[in-house]
Amino acid sequence: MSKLSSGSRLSPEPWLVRETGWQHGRQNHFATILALGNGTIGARSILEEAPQAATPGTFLAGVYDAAGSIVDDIVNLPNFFELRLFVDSQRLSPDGLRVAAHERILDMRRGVLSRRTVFLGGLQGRYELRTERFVSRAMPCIAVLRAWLTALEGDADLLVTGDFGLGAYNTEGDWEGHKRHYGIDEVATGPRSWMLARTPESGIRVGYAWTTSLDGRPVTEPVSVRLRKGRTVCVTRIVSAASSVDIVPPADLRRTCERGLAAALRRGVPRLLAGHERAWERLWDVSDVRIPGAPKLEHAARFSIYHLLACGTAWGTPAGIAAKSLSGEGYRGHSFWDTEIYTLPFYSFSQPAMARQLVRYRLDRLETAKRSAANRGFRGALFPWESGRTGVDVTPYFPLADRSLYVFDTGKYQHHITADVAYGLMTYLTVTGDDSVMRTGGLELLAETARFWASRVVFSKRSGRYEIKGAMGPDEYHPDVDNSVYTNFLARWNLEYAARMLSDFSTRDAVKGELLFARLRLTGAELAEWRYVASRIEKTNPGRAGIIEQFDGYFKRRDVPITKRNEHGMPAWPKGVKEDDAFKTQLNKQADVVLTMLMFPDRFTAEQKRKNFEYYDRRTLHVSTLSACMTALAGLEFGIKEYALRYFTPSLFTDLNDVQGTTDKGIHTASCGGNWQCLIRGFGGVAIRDGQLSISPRVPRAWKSLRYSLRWHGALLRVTARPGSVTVRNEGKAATEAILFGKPATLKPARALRVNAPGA
Ligand code: IFM
Repeated sequence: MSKLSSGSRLSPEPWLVRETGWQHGRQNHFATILALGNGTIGARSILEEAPQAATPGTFLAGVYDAAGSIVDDIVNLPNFFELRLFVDSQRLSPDGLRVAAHERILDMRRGVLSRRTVFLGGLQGRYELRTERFVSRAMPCIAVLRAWLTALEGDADLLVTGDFGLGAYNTEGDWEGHKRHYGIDEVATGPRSWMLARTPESGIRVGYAWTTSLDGRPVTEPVSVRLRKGRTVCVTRIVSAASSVDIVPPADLRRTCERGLAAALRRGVPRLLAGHERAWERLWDVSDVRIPGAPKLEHAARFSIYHLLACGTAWGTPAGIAAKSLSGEGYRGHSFWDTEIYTLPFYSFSQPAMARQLVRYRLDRLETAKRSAANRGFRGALFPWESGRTGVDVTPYFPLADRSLYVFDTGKYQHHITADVAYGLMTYLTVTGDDSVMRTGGLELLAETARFWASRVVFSKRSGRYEIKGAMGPDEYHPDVDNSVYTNFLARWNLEYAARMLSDFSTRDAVKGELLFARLRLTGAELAEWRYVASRIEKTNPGRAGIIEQFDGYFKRRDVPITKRNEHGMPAWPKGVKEDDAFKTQLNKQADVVLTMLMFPDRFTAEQKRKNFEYYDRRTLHVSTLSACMTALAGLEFGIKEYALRYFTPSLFTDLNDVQGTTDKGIHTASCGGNWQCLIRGFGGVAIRDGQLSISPRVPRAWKSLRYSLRWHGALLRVTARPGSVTVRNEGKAATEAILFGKPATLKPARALRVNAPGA
C-alpha cells in the first residue's frame, strides 16, 4: 500500500479533489471529475463495483467506430477497473449494502485515486473497502488497481473473481440506443488473461492483457476465502491495454500487451507507482500555477491543469484531444476548434511535445481536408467542424420523418475551424520556435487553408469587397449569416499569414522554396491574389456608436435584455424567448466580436474594445463553457477588471461545480484551456507581440503573487508575478529576450531578473 493511502504522507489539500459521502445521483459527476488518464488511456472513475446507473468510460485514444451510429464514436471499452467482490454471498456494492462511510480522493499531484468505503449489512456487519488506482504516466499501456478489504466486526466469506465485464457499450446519441462498438475475437483466462477485440466498422484491434491476484496469488477462477475479523486481504489488478492505432502491425497486439504486462509485473506495483509519480512530478514541475493568496482559486486552477495533462500525450498516439478529453462520451470523443484556440496555448507554453502531437494530428489529416473542400466545391482544404479518426467531418446528423437528413448547423457553417487550425499552427510555431513542423506539412497546410478562403469568398459588386456568405461564428445561436466578424477576421488573417510564411520561406531558401512551390503548384501570383483578397474582405461594420455588428443584419434582430443571473452569477435565460428562437434575437451564446478583439488586439482601439465588450456583455448568455473564460480574459486585457472577475470564478469552477449541468458527460477541456489562458495571459500578463514574448502581469493585491513557468523557444522560464513587479528566472541554457512591463530585457541563463511595473 502506498504511503498516501496509509495516511502517513497525505498530500496537502490543495492537490486533492474529494468525493465525500456516497450520493447515487451524483456518481457520474464524480466519475468525470475524478477521471484518470495518461493521454493514451482515459478512465472515468466510477466505483469499482459499477453501481446501477453509473456510466463507465474506458477509452483508448484514437479508437473510434461508427457501427450502429451515424458518425464516429470514441469506443467505450471494457472497464478494467471493475471489481467483483462478494462478501457472505452479497456483492460489495452500494446497490445492495448500506454505505456507512465513503470518501474518494483524487491526488492530482500523483494522478492517483484512492477510496475508503465502509459498507453496512450482510451477515457480519461492517466491511471496509479501500482502493487505489492509477493509469501509468510512465508506461502508456499500463493501469493498476489495488483493493484492500477488511471485515471489521466478524469473520466473513469473501468471493473474488478475476474478471470484469467485457460488455461495455456507448450511449451518446439518444436516438441511436446503446451501441456496442467492438466484438471480442479471442479471450483467454488464466494467471495472465488476455482478450483481443475488433471494432466492426473501423476495423481497429484492441488488446488487453491482465492479471488479478489475491494476496499475491493469481485469481484464475472465482476464489473463496474466509476473511478473519480485522484481517485485510489485498486484490491487485494490473492491466496492459493497447490498440492497433498505435501498434503496427496489429498482429503484434497480443504480444505487445503481454510484454507490457510482463514488464509491469517484473517491476511490481511499488516501482510502477513510483515511476508514475515521478512522471507526474515532471509534468507539474513545468505546468503548476501557484496563487498563494487565493488557495481556492489555486486549487481550481490546478484542477483545470490536471485534466489538460491527463489527456495530453507525447507518446505519438495519432489522435487529437476531444472536447471532453478521454473522460466521457460527450461529443462522441470528437475534436473541435477547442484544441487550437483554447488548449493549444497551454500545451505550447507548458508541454510542447504534447502540443506538437496536436499539430501533427491536423497535418496528418490535410489530405482529407482537401477532399472535403473539393466535395463542397471549394479549393484548398476545409477542416471538419468535428473531427475523429480520419479527419472526415463527423458532425452528427439524423434522419427526419420525410427521409431527409438533418445535419447540425454547426458542421454546415462553422468554416472558421479551417482558419483556427492554421492559427493553432502559428501559436505552436511562435511559442516553441520549432519550425520543423513547417517543413513537414505546416507550409502546405497554410497554403491549402489560404486557398480555401480565396475560393470561399465571393466578390460583391455592390460593396466592391469580398464577402463570406452563409457562415457561422463561434456564437452558435446565429447560423447561416453573412460576414460574421470572427470568420472574416480569421479568414483575412489566414490569407495574409500563409502568403507571408510562404514567401519568407522561399526568400530564405530559394531552392527549397522552388521545389515546394512546384509541388504545391503555387505561384507568386497566387500569393499576391491571397493578399489582395485579404485586403478587401468585408470589414466589420462599426454601426451605432462604434459597436461592431457581429454579422450583417445582427442589429435588426430583436434586442432582448438579460436582466437576471443564476446561482453561479451567470446570466439567466430571459423569459419569453425559446432557445430555438434565439437566432431571431441579439442574444448570443458567446460573444464573437469580443473574441475577435482578443485575438487581434492591435486592430482595435481601447475605446472600441470597451464599448463593444459592454454592448455584447449585455446580450451574451455564456451558455457555452467556452464563453466565460474568454470573456474574463478579454476583461483583463481590455482593462475592464470588474467583468473579468465576474466570469473568471464561475469558469474556473465549470466542472468542479457542474455549472452547466453537463459535466457527467466529461470534462470541458476547452474551458480548462481557457482558464489557463485567463490565468497566464490575463493575470500573468503573457502576450506575444510581433513574435516576442511580453510579460506585464496584472496580479490582484489579494493574491499576493502568481507563480508559473513557461517554455519559450526551448528555455524554461520561472515567473513570479506580484502586484507591481515581475521576476523571471531563466533555467534554460541560453539567453532569451523578453519584454517585461514594456521594457526589452535579456534573460540570462541561471539568472533571475526583476522589473517593476511603471509607476510602482
Ligand atoms: O466547440 C464547442 C462549440 O464552440 C460550442 N459547443 C461545444 C463545442 C465543443 O466543446
